[in-house]
Amino acid sequence: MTDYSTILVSAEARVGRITLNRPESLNALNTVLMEEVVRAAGEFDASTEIGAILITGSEKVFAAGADITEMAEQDHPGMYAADWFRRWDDLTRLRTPIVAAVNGYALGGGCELAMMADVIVAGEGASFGQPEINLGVIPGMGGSQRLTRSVGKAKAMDMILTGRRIHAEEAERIGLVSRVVADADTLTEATRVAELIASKSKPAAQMAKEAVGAAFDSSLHQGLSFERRMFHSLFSLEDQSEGMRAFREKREPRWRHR
Ligand code: CO8
Repeated sequence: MTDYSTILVSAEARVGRITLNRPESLNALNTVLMEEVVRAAGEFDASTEIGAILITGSEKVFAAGADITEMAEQDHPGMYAADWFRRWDDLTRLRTPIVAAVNGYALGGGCELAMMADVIVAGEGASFGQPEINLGVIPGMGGSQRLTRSVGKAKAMDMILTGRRIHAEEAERIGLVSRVVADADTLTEATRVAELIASKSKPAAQMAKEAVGAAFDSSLHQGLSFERRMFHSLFSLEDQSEGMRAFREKREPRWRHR
């Protein structure tokens, strides 16, 4: 088992779980944590035993943003040369669906990390925000792009220009999170969602993720064409005939491709 210093990693019932674990800094995202999350998620992505990845924090905080202590030491030439935080892009290239379970603060890079997930389950006490403006900077892990695509210009401008935090109820209303549950149920519900996704035909789930992802990256015409080609290609797998046969025979499907 790989040794990690900033995260906890476990796997059960086809779900690989990554728990952010830097309580002393409210799970601030430093470069070590970034490397560890991306490495652990990459290993889960490559495993035939895993059908979904769950990313979570603690009861108090999902993540309070990029590590300000680490960032404060940086200058422009160094950040540019290192292409600071580019590694997070690798997380978004994984094909295994990712579920985020968010309790407490998801701020700055924490909100942006949650938005890299495919499904966000939030506790009712969770709060989301892009407070970078209060530090004299702007979102840098995708906030200006993913938040705007999720919630539209009006809310994204409001959150990014003022730095105001929104609560889970508003986050669900504006389309930032998928589900809101009682704080005590967040991890259980997110695990249930991840296990349900992991129980599906793996190529179908992966292609579904890719097809929805294409909606963010292409024109409507290109996206529709991509989706149709994915749909056609699923007819080359036994899971398609099994899924449709099971429906007609009124029984649960037995997926072959995991
Ligand atoms: N980085 C480093 N340390 C942090 C961070 C952080 N983001 N957030 C909290 N901490 C530390 C505090 O400094 C404190 O440490 P210590 O005990 O040594 O003083 C400890 O965690 C506990 O924090 P607080 O005492 O502040 O806890 P509170 O419960 O009073 O407040 C808050 C909780 C409201 C979450 C508060 O900690 C806070 O406002 N944190 C900062 C939130 C923030 O501004 N986040 C945005 C950071 S910038 C960012 O994310 C940019 C991402 C893109 C980078 C892209 C690069 C290319």
